[in-house]
Amino acid sequence: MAEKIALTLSNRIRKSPYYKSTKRYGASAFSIYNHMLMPVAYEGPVADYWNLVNNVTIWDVAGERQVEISGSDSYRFVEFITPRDLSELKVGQGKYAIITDENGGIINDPIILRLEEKRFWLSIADSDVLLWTKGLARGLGWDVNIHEPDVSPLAIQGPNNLPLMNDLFGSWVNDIKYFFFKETELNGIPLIVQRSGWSKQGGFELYLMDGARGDELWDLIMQAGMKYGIKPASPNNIERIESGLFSWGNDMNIESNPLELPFEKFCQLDKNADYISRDALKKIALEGVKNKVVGLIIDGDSFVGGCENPWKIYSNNSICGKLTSAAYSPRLKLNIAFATVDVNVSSLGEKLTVETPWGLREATVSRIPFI
Ligand code: THG
Repeated sequence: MAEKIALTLSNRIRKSPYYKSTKRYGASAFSIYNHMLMPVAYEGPVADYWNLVNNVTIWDVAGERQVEISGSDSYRFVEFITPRDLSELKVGQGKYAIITDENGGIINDPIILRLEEKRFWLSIADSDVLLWTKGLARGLGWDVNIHEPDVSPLAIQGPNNLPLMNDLFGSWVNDIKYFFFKETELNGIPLIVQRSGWSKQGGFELYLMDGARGDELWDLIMQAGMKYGIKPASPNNIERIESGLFSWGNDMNIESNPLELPFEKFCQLDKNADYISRDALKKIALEGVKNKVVGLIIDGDSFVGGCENPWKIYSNNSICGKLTSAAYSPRLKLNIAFATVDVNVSSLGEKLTVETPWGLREATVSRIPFI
């Protein structure tokens, strides 16, 4: 388990609309995400993991803030910030997209939701996309309006998500396709329901559109979920590593570019629309990347995980990269990790040495996802 420290709260550290509920339901650790407290454990990382993998869980992911982009140039603008081709993105659909700067550096990796022809939400990871996009729009002089609306996602994740979702909303939710969404309400609480979520256990995300009604929404779901044994949980480090979900700020950042990650599906370098990183990414593609993000299986005793600072990785006694996320997988009974390594030592089966807090360990480059 990663080290815990006390945190002094103030206005600057934002509270989610579900904050009171998460404390009442036993949140035992918080992190900060987009300047907002986000619970990261209840019973503990391993117990929370089994609740997610075996049953159904409710997550406060209000820290996944929305950046709303509207105006006559809004479609042109969202195309401009990502190498992903958004020309087929329908109203009512979301797509995962990598936001890049002029060097191809990764600014963020949001889901982009198309609410109307000319109105989008970027459902962001932990970096200041509001400031980046506002600055960029101002520099371009385009007709776009950018702000953070009062919208706070809550996730329902786990294999038993559907009976609960049917009880709450009706069977129409069964027809929502992966990453598509519908606007609806629950007891008059305005929501968007999307089939998505940061796990591979299946589920939905409810985007609450009235921050005053967070605890009410939480209680409605908890009451309906009781008969299914719903548990509070959160984005789970073990499950997301097993599943090959990368974390901005941990596994990628502005120093990385999307060609270093297994993001082929999300990069159409020759897309029709103009985008800011086209020249940079085409140059990198032509010359070849220097680094690759790979999976590692690490020998030796199990560890609970956490990775507060990158762990050094060696090949033939010289540093060849850094380990950025690690966990013990209870299903695989293996220590698994993501690492950024020199492209020359990134092939499957490559043997490397990792400097862990418990000493040097042998590791093998492995495929992602692990499960
Ligand atoms: N949901 C919402 N907002 C978010 C996240 C989320 N904002 C922050 C963070 N998560 C954004 N990052 C991701 C990363 C991966 C995925 C979603 C958001 C994801 N990826 C799948 C994959 O890689 O296999 C599917 C991608 C695809 O095929 O399009 O789900 O979780 N609201």
